Amino acid sequence: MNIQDIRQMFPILNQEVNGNPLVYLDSAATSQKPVQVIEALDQYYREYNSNVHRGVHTLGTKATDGYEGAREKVRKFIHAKSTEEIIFTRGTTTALNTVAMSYGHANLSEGDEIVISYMEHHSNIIPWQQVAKHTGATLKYLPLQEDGTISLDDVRQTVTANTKIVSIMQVSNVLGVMNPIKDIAKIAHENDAVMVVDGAQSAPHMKIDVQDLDCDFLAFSGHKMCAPTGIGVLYGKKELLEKMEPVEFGGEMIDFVGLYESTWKELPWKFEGGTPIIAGAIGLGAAIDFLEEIGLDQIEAHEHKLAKYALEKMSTIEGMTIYGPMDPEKRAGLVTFNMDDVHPHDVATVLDAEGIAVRAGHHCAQPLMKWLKASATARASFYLYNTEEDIDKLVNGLVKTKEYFSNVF
Ligand code: 7TS
Repeated sequence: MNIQDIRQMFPILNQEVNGNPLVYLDSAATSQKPVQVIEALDQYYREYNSNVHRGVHTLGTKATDGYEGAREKVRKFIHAKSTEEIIFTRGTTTALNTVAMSYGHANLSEGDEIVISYMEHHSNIIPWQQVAKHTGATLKYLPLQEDGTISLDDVRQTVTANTKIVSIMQVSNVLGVMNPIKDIAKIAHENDAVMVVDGAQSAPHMKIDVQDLDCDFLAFSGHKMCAPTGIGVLYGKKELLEKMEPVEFGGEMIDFVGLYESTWKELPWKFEGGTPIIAGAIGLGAAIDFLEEIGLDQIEAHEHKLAKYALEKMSTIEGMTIYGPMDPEKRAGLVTFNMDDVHPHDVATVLDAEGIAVRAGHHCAQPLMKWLKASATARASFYLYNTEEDIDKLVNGLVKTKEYFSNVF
């Protein structure tokens, strides 16, 4: 499918912002949605909105089929063995918190270690800080190399026989680096630790095979991969999930309720308390169909090309600092940067006047910002609908920003 055909499927892209055609370069925060997803939601609400797993009526059955059908699509998408291993959550944050609160609280105690890295998103830091506080376990940070990558030697040094959990992002939302998850999982397992993967920035952009990676848990968010907000996934190996306690209790997740004791449904429903995220899951199913029709390999290659092009063009601008490895082979589709003497919020504001949307701030990675010695940065992130022309406009916008601020001061 050619890029113009793909763009046509995203109605939001066809608009002007501040008198200029929209250039959307903030997909790492949230992606845009294709008509296929918008129509799946529209159809659900117009034609078969109903609660799931309870009624025998026709709409209820159709909604249940849609919801459980989406679970099977997710299973295939990440090549899990069984739908019992696919739990719908609100997003990556909820998925990681579920692992921390359920697995972490039950299995860790004083003397145990949790290993994360300096590049993690707050969602993959704070839940582990909380586990450490509640259990007396120690939180350890994997160092980063000068270009922001993780070295396996450092993983071997940091992960020890005391390590019970290793939790690492597959792709960094700031540095764009792709971490060697499969190798890290192997080291974790050699030390009898479980491997948790934050897939928020990888699942939308590349093929994931949880069996090949041999990760124990994987978390990701629908809204970054063309699906609606409010839906995400926690994958977990069945043998681990079976032993874990739910973290939310109430309707939907129970089998028998007595006055003082209750029992839970089997997997995956014991982790899905309350009326589930029905429309969101159906939307996620439609997003997966859409992404698979285009092909994850093609999407990854396209973004890789854009990242390479952006690195080349952006590094020609004087006073530009680009964070993360300059080798495009080590990167996914985003570029985080700073311009000398211009605050990233000012960069984003000037670009916005040109119709260009980028994110500025700490990107929910304050420990990484500290490591980078930057209080904030600007970030352009790409997805399947972006073009080299978008990057040309970004570069022109950055040159304008630089000129504007050099005249001001
Ligand atoms: N992990 C990573 C690596 C992320 O990039 C994000 C969101 C999350 C976890 C949390 O996902 P959520 O859907 O539960 O919120 N990252 C960003 C970002 O980079 N800009 O805005 C949100």
